[in-house]
Amino acid sequence: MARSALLNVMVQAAIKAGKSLGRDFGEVQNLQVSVKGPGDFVSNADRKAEKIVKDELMKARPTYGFLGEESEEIKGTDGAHRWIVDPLDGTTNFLHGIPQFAVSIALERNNEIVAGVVFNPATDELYTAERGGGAFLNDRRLRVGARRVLSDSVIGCGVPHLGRGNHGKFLVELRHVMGEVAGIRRLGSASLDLAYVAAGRFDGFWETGLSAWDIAAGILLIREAGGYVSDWDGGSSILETGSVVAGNEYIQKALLDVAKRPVPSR
Ligand code: 2AM
Ligand code: CA
Ligand code: CA
Ligand code: CA
Repeated sequence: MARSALLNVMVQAAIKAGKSLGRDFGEVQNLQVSVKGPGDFVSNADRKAEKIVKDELMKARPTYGFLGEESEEIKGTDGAHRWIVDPLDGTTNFLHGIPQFAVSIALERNNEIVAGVVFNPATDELYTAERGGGAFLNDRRLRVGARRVLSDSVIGCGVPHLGRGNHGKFLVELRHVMGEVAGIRRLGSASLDLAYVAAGRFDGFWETGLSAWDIAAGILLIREAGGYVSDWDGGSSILETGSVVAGNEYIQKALLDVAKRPVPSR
């Protein structure tokens, strides 16, 4: 697997930030935690990791734009390129000592995602993809799962947070999907959830109310692993709407069909 120079820059940034997160993960009780919104926590570990990623990426490509969860967006002088970064995806897990969190880095060129990295430092799992070059977990080429029906499938989801997404709608979707699948999982890191779809660990996934940095890298991982990703309406406005439905061609379509079922009135 030959990585481009740009992907190498992204991998090095993710690993460096991951080392910082790994150190802080061992001492979560010493972190300063503040609340950004209902259920949305941020710590100095998030901010340190973002600074590391930002410094590495901006050093390598000073003209690119930078969108990160924990800092003001930088509009680059190069209008075509933008980094999209979540320095710590799964902060709630991290702060609870649960080893399910990741650094997520994507590169957008002319509004298309062309490279993505998702790194879980707690498990040393590094997911990478470049457009047209396939998706990998460490050195292993990835392929989405082959199951064709929901009744055989394990489906991941995210529960919309207070004030984002629509709880009532989610509970209806959950009831519909739960009645049809082999199992439901809610692991708490959207970037890893999407990486799990790319790796065939999850047969499908859906969540709403997300931000571009949660999903940009994972979308490319899935497409490069032969999978399908859309927004909840089946369209391509995933980053803009923050809603995502993913799987192989059969499971992604089956999830969209479930979503279209009418909400029962009570
Ligand atoms: P975070 O840990 O970077 O905040 C879990 O369902 C996913 O939702 C995670 O990717 C998490 O990213 C994100 N998330 C957590 N709290 C959130 C909130 N209050 N609003 C929107 N997204 C949130
Ligand atoms: Ca957050
Ligand atoms: Ca996130
Ligand atoms: Ca985050």
